[in-house]
Amino acid sequence: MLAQEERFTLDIVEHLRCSCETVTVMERRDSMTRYPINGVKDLRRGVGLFLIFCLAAMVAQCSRTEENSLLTLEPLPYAESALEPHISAKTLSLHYGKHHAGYVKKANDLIKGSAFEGKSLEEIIKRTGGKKEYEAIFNNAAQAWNHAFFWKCMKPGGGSPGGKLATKIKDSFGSFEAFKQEFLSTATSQFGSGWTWLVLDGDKLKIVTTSNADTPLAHGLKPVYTIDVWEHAYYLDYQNRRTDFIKNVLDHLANWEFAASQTEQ
Ligand code: MN3
Repeated sequence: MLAQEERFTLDIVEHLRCSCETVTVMERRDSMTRYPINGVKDLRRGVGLFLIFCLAAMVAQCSRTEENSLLTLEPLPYAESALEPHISAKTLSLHYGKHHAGYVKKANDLIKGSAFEGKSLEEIIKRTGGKKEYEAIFNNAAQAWNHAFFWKCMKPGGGSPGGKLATKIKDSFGSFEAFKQEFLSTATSQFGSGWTWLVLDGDKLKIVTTSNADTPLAHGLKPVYTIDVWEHAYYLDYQNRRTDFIKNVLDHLANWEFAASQTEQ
């Protein structure tokens, strides 16, 4: 015989079970009735969401492809006022924000839809250098590369080379002072617009100049350090005194850690 409490408990369990079954049957009937209507709605909603997803994926893919194929203007490695008083914020703002940015934009406009779209600046420079038909692309791509390199060749405070680069400079020019004198006189006497460079020619360091947009990259030389000697680089601050500009950049702004990193690549 079950105790009275146990029977009472069993009665409650049985009652709950029946209630649940009833509810389940009701729900099933209800859902069967509603199913055809909900099915169409759900299907429509599903297809709609799928199409939106596909469209979003296509747009994302297109913009990613376009982004990847564009040359970019790298940010300056320091604030526009960081090189004062040797290079003013006004000069740097114009030089970077107008000249450099202009070369990047023009290069992008020129390569859009061409075989050079999606290629790196270095590759574009190597493939267009010395070819008359690609002169405009070369000029803008080379100037975009030269400027990005030039910003990295400077830092507030400057310094002097150390380690292997210091030894290499001493071996090639006699001393760091002798190197600076040669670089200064080469940059000062360079005719017209262009760039003065310290380059690696094989294992040997050399000072060379390039005119206008030309760059050592197009001549199989490895750029190590450079100063832009176009008038736009110094005219607001120094007017025609190019020598003072070069001297100040060499003495107060040269980033020899960056130059050293270029000889180790
Ligand atoms: Mn420039």
